[in-house]
Amino acid sequence: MAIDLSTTIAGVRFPSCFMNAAGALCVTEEELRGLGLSRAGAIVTKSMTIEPRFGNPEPRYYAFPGGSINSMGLPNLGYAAYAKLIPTLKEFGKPVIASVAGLCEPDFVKIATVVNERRPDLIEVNLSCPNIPGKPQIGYDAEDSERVLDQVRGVITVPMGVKLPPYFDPAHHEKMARVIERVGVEFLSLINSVGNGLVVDPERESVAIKPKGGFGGLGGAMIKPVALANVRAFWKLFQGRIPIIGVGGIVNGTDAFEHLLCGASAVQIGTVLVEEGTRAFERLEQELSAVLSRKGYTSPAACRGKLKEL
Ligand code: OXC
Repeated sequence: MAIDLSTTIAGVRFPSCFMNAAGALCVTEEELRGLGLSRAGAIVTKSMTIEPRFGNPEPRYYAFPGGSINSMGLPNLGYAAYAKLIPTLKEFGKPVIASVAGLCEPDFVKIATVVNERRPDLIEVNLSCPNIPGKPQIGYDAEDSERVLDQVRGVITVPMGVKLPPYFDPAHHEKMARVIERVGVEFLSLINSVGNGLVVDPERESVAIKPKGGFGGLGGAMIKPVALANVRAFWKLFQGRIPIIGVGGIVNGTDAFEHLLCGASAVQIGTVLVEEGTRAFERLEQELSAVLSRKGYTSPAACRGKLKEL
């Protein structure tokens, strides 16, 4: 059975439902071009700030069998460099998603205004980086989130999405859903890393990464249930009206299938992309196609949200 892995989000067609998560192999021009040349269904930029940033001190990324911990601290080229690159990146013939961060509210507006002029296909507003010392994750404050999103919505003309942190209580899903509805967010990327985890190396009696005393965002296989729960919760709250990009714990085709069942329209990969390189896209496509075909589904849309409850 022929499987078509293309998908549509906020009116934009993606040739494949797999893409990189902001942060994974997407900081430099070379990495972004690598995504363009790969089978990724989109090019997602690193979350950009006003000034170029080196990021946090190294070591700041550590992978282990269950996943990864990172505290990169938003190393990026600065928004002007990414804005300039967008037209070139679009020539690869797949959507370009500009990920916008900011160290304060006016930054988001300034970056979004300039980047929007270069016509990325979508803008993803990152409200959930856990790794900037002294800066709490905006996504955990509904009022702050609403203010930022409202202002960004007011200055851009392309579809706006938001990358949220994981929530662990239905009251928080509900509160943020009301914000998303009021502001008119057009897609959700769920979830950012599980912030402020701590990985310990018992042999060295040491933390695994240097910044913030070893605290950092967890990613990879271990966070899949948290990611699935957030995809499912928002899918149900919006009854499928707002497209969701599932992020978290996708290591193989079955993981991607689980995200689709929970309600995702597409998925992003982080840890597995860093560990395996862009050839991961081809493997994941093959594995997901095999699962869908075995189950009698012809596309990701055919199984979207179809998770059974007992
Ligand atoms: N999430 C982000 O949003 N940013 C990066 N890490 C992460 O887990 C970072 O740059 O620290």
